[in-house]
Amino acid sequence: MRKKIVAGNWKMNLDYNEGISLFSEIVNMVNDEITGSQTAVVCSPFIHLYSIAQLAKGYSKIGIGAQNCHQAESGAYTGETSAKQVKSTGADYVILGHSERRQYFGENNELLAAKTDTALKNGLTPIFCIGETLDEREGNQHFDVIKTQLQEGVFHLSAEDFGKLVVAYEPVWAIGTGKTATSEQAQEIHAFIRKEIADKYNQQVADDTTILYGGSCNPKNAPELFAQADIDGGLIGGASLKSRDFLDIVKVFN
Ligand code: 3PY
Repeated sequence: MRKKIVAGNWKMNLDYNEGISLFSEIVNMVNDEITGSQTAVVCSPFIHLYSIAQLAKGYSKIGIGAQNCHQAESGAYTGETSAKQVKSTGADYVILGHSERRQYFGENNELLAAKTDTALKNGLTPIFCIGETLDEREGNQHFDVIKTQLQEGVFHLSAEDFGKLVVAYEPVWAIGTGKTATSEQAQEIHAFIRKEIADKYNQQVADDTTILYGGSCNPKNAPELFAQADIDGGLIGGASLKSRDFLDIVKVFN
Protein backbone atom coordinates (compact mmCIF):
# COMPACT_ATOMS: atom_id res chain seq x y z
CA MET A 1 0.00 0.00 0.00
CA ARG A 2 1.38 3.36 -0.98
CA LYS A 3 1.86 6.09 1.63
CA LYS A 4 -0.47 9.07 2.01
CA ILE A 5 1.56 12.23 2.49
CA VAL A 6 0.70 15.88 2.97
CA ALA A 7 3.84 17.99 2.61
CA GLY A 8 4.02 21.70 3.40
CA ASN A 9 6.32 23.81 1.25
CA TRP A 10 7.14 26.92 3.29
CA LYS A 11 9.15 28.35 0.35
CA MET A 12 11.28 31.37 1.37
CA ASN A 13 8.99 32.43 4.21
CA LEU A 14 9.36 32.79 8.00
CA ASP A 15 12.41 33.97 9.94
CA TYR A 16 14.03 31.53 12.35
CA ASN A 17 11.74 32.22 15.33
CA GLU A 18 8.58 32.33 13.25
CA GLY A 19 9.44 28.96 11.74
CA ILE A 20 10.10 27.37 15.12
CA SER A 21 6.88 28.66 16.56
CA LEU A 22 4.79 27.50 13.55
CA PHE A 23 6.45 24.09 13.62
CA SER A 24 5.85 23.72 17.39
CA GLU A 25 2.14 24.32 16.81
CA ILE A 26 2.12 21.80 13.96
CA VAL A 27 3.88 19.07 15.98
CA ASN A 28 1.36 19.34 18.80
CA MET A 29 -1.60 19.32 16.44
CA VAL A 30 -0.24 16.36 14.46
CA ASN A 31 0.18 14.44 17.69
CA ASP A 32 -3.32 15.27 18.97
CA GLU A 33 -5.35 15.18 15.77
CA ILE A 34 -3.94 12.68 13.29
CA THR A 35 -5.71 9.37 13.58
CA GLY A 36 -4.89 7.86 10.19
CA SER A 37 -1.66 6.42 8.81
CA GLN A 38 -0.78 9.54 6.78
CA THR A 39 2.50 11.42 7.22
CA ALA A 40 2.70 15.20 7.53
CA VAL A 41 5.97 16.52 6.10
CA VAL A 42 7.25 20.06 6.59
CA CYS A 43 9.71 21.33 3.97
CA SER A 44 11.28 24.40 5.50
CA PRO A 45 14.09 26.75 4.51
CA PHE A 46 17.52 25.36 5.43
CA ILE A 47 17.80 27.61 8.50
CA HIS A 48 15.04 25.74 10.33
CA LEU A 49 15.90 22.17 9.44
CA TYR A 50 18.07 21.11 12.36
CA SER A 51 15.87 22.73 15.01
CA ILE A 52 12.59 21.43 13.68
CA ALA A 53 14.05 17.95 13.25
CA GLN A 54 14.93 18.08 16.95
CA LEU A 55 11.38 19.15 17.82
CA ALA A 56 9.99 16.33 15.67
CA LYS A 57 11.99 13.60 17.44
CA GLY A 58 9.71 10.88 18.75
CA TYR A 59 6.79 11.92 16.53
CA SER A 60 6.44 9.24 13.88
CA LYS A 61 3.67 10.99 11.94
CA ILE A 62 5.79 13.97 11.00
CA GLY A 63 8.67 14.24 8.56
CA ILE A 64 11.10 17.04 7.75
CA GLY A 65 12.34 18.08 4.34
CA ALA A 66 14.42 20.68 2.53
CA GLN A 67 13.31 22.44 -0.65
CA ASN A 68 16.47 21.88 -2.69
CA CYS A 69 19.96 20.44 -2.52
CA HIS A 70 23.04 20.58 -4.73
CA GLN A 71 23.92 17.80 -7.16
CA ALA A 72 27.58 17.55 -6.04
CA GLU A 73 28.59 15.69 -2.91
CA SER A 74 30.62 18.65 -1.62
CA GLY A 75 33.00 21.30 -2.89
CA ALA A 76 33.50 24.93 -3.82
CA TYR A 77 29.88 25.90 -4.44
CA THR A 78 29.46 29.06 -2.40
CA GLY A 79 26.00 29.45 -0.95
CA GLU A 80 24.84 25.93 -1.79
CA THR A 81 23.78 23.07 0.49
CA SER A 82 24.54 19.43 -0.18
CA ALA A 83 22.27 16.43 0.24
CA LYS A 84 24.60 15.09 2.93
CA GLN A 85 24.33 18.36 4.85
CA VAL A 86 20.53 18.24 4.58
CA LYS A 87 20.47 14.65 5.81
CA SER A 88 22.79 15.51 8.72
CA THR A 89 20.17 17.94 10.10
CA GLY A 90 17.77 15.05 10.64
CA ALA A 91 15.70 15.77 7.51
CA ASP A 92 14.51 12.82 5.41
CA TYR A 93 12.93 14.50 2.39
CA VAL A 94 13.94 17.05 -0.24
CA ILE A 95 11.73 18.77 -2.81
CA LEU A 96 13.41 18.67 -6.23
CA GLY A 97 12.30 20.32 -9.44
CA HIS A 98 9.69 22.67 -8.02
CA SER A 99 8.55 24.89 -10.89
CA GLU A 100 9.96 27.96 -9.10
CA ARG A 101 13.41 26.32 -9.21
CA ARG A 102 12.90 25.41 -12.86
CA GLN A 103 11.67 28.92 -13.70
CA TYR A 104 13.88 31.23 -11.60
CA PHE A 105 17.05 29.14 -11.26
CA GLY A 106 17.11 27.48 -14.66
CA GLU A 107 16.91 23.94 -13.31
CA ASN A 108 16.33 21.51 -16.15
CA ASN A 109 15.59 17.80 -16.26
CA GLU A 110 19.24 16.85 -16.68
CA LEU A 111 20.33 18.79 -13.60
CA LEU A 112 17.37 17.41 -11.66
CA ALA A 113 18.34 13.86 -12.61
CA ALA A 114 21.77 14.51 -11.05
CA LYS A 115 20.21 16.05 -7.93
CA THR A 116 17.89 13.06 -7.60
CA ASP A 117 20.85 10.67 -7.72
CA THR A 118 22.76 12.59 -5.07
CA ALA A 119 19.72 12.92 -2.83
CA LEU A 120 19.03 9.18 -3.01
CA LYS A 121 22.69 8.32 -2.42
CA ASN A 122 22.52 10.32 0.78
CA GLY A 123 19.38 8.66 2.05
CA LEU A 124 16.92 11.46 1.28
CA THR A 125 13.50 10.87 -0.26
CA PRO A 126 13.10 13.23 -3.20
CA ILE A 127 9.68 14.79 -3.69
CA PHE A 128 10.13 15.16 -7.43
CA CYS A 129 7.93 17.87 -8.96
CA ILE A 130 6.61 17.88 -12.50
CA GLY A 131 3.93 19.91 -14.25
CA GLU A 132 3.05 21.93 -17.30
CA THR A 133 2.76 25.69 -17.83
CA LEU A 134 -0.45 27.37 -18.93
CA ASP A 135 0.85 27.74 -22.50
CA GLU A 136 1.70 24.04 -22.60
CA ARG A 137 -1.76 23.08 -21.34
CA GLU A 138 -3.51 25.42 -23.73
CA GLY A 139 -1.38 24.01 -26.54
CA ASN A 140 -2.47 20.52 -25.50
CA GLN A 141 1.14 19.54 -24.77
CA HIS A 142 0.70 18.70 -21.09
CA PHE A 143 0.97 14.93 -21.46
CA ASP A 144 4.14 15.22 -23.55
CA VAL A 145 5.72 17.69 -21.12
CA ILE A 146 5.05 15.43 -18.15
CA LYS A 147 6.28 12.37 -19.98
CA THR A 148 9.54 14.14 -20.86
CA GLN A 149 10.02 15.39 -17.29
CA LEU A 150 9.65 11.82 -16.05
CA GLN A 151 11.84 10.30 -18.76
CA GLU A 152 14.68 12.79 -18.40
CA GLY A 153 14.40 13.46 -14.67
CA VAL A 154 13.80 10.11 -13.00
CA PHE A 155 13.33 7.21 -15.42
CA HIS A 156 17.07 6.52 -15.45
CA LEU A 157 16.64 5.12 -11.92
CA SER A 158 16.46 1.41 -11.19
CA ALA A 159 13.04 0.18 -10.09
CA GLU A 160 14.41 -0.12 -6.56
CA ASP A 161 15.57 3.50 -6.47
CA PHE A 162 12.45 4.76 -8.20
CA GLY A 163 10.49 3.09 -5.43
CA LYS A 164 12.08 5.50 -2.93
CA LEU A 165 10.68 8.61 -4.67
CA VAL A 166 7.57 10.63 -4.11
CA VAL A 167 6.24 12.30 -7.27
CA ALA A 168 4.37 15.62 -7.09
CA TYR A 169 2.23 16.89 -9.96
CA GLU A 170 2.04 20.66 -9.78
CA PRO A 171 0.51 22.41 -12.79
CA VAL A 172 2.53 25.63 -13.01
CA TRP A 173 -0.61 27.64 -13.77
CA ALA A 174 -2.01 26.65 -10.37
CA ILE A 175 1.01 27.66 -8.29
CA GLY A 176 0.55 30.81 -6.23
CA THR A 177 -2.31 31.87 -8.51
CA GLY A 178 -5.24 30.70 -6.43
CA LYS A 179 -6.29 28.56 -9.42
CA THR A 180 -6.53 24.85 -8.76
CA ALA A 181 -6.82 22.07 -11.26
CA THR A 182 -10.27 20.53 -11.00
CA SER A 183 -10.23 17.13 -9.34
CA GLU A 184 -10.97 15.58 -12.76
CA GLN A 185 -8.03 17.41 -14.40
CA ALA A 186 -5.71 16.39 -11.56
CA GLN A 187 -6.91 12.77 -11.54
CA GLU A 188 -6.46 12.53 -15.31
CA ILE A 189 -2.80 13.54 -15.02
CA HIS A 190 -2.13 11.41 -11.94
CA ALA A 191 -3.54 8.35 -13.72
CA PHE A 192 -1.34 9.21 -16.72
CA ILE A 193 1.75 9.48 -14.50
CA ARG A 194 0.96 6.13 -12.87
CA LYS A 195 0.53 4.51 -16.29
CA GLU A 196 3.87 5.92 -17.46
CA ILE A 197 5.51 4.45 -14.35
CA ALA A 198 3.84 1.07 -15.00
CA ASP A 199 5.02 1.12 -18.62
CA LYS A 200 8.58 2.00 -17.61
CA TYR A 201 8.86 -0.33 -14.60
CA ASN A 202 5.87 -2.49 -13.75
CA GLN A 203 2.38 -2.25 -12.27
CA GLN A 204 3.60 -2.99 -8.76
CA VAL A 205 6.08 -0.10 -8.79
CA ALA A 206 3.34 2.17 -10.20
CA ASP A 207 0.82 1.07 -7.56
CA ASP A 208 3.33 1.69 -4.78
CA THR A 209 4.31 5.22 -5.90
CA THR A 210 2.92 8.10 -3.87
CA ILE A 211 1.81 10.87 -6.23
CA LEU A 212 0.96 14.22 -4.64
CA TYR A 213 -1.06 17.06 -6.09
CA GLY A 214 0.25 20.59 -5.62
CA GLY A 215 -0.92 24.02 -6.63
CA SER A 216 -3.17 26.21 -4.49
CA CYS A 217 -4.36 23.21 -2.49
CA ASN A 218 -6.33 24.33 0.60
CA PRO A 219 -8.69 22.93 3.25
CA LYS A 220 -11.69 23.54 0.96
CA ASN A 221 -10.48 21.78 -2.19
CA ALA A 222 -8.31 19.08 -0.57
CA PRO A 223 -11.16 16.63 0.29
CA GLU A 224 -12.32 16.37 -3.32
CA LEU A 225 -8.78 16.22 -4.73
CA PHE A 226 -7.62 13.60 -2.22
CA ALA A 227 -10.70 11.46 -2.88
CA GLN A 228 -9.42 10.74 -6.41
CA ALA A 229 -8.09 7.24 -6.98
CA ASP A 230 -4.58 8.30 -7.99
CA ILE A 231 -4.06 11.30 -5.71
CA ASP A 232 -2.17 10.26 -2.59
CA GLY A 233 -1.88 13.62 -0.88
CA GLY A 234 -0.65 17.12 -1.52
CA LEU A 235 2.26 19.50 -1.69
CA ILE A 236 0.92 22.57 0.01
CA GLY A 237 2.19 26.12 -0.49
CA GLY A 238 0.48 29.11 1.19
CA ALA A 239 -1.91 27.03 3.32
CA SER A 240 1.06 25.29 5.00
CA LEU A 241 2.01 28.59 6.64
CA LYS A 242 -1.11 28.45 8.83
CA SER A 243 -1.09 25.57 11.28
CA ARG A 244 -4.90 25.20 11.34
CA ASP A 245 -5.19 25.12 7.54
CA PHE A 246 -2.27 22.74 7.16
CA LEU A 247 -3.65 20.36 9.77
CA ASP A 248 -7.11 20.46 8.24
CA ILE A 249 -5.56 19.34 4.96
CA VAL A 250 -3.53 16.59 6.67
CA LYS A 251 -6.69 15.44 8.46
CA VAL A 252 -8.49 14.74 5.19
CA PHE A 253 -6.89 11.27 5.47
CA ASN A 254 -8.13 10.63 9.05
C1 3PY B 1 1.73 25.93 -4.18
O1 3PY B 1 0.76 25.36 -3.69
O2 3PY B 1 1.66 27.10 -4.57
C2 3PY B 1 3.01 25.23 -4.29
O3 3PY B 1 3.86 25.69 -5.02
C3 3PY B 1 3.28 24.02 -3.50
O4 3PY B 1 4.56 23.56 -3.71
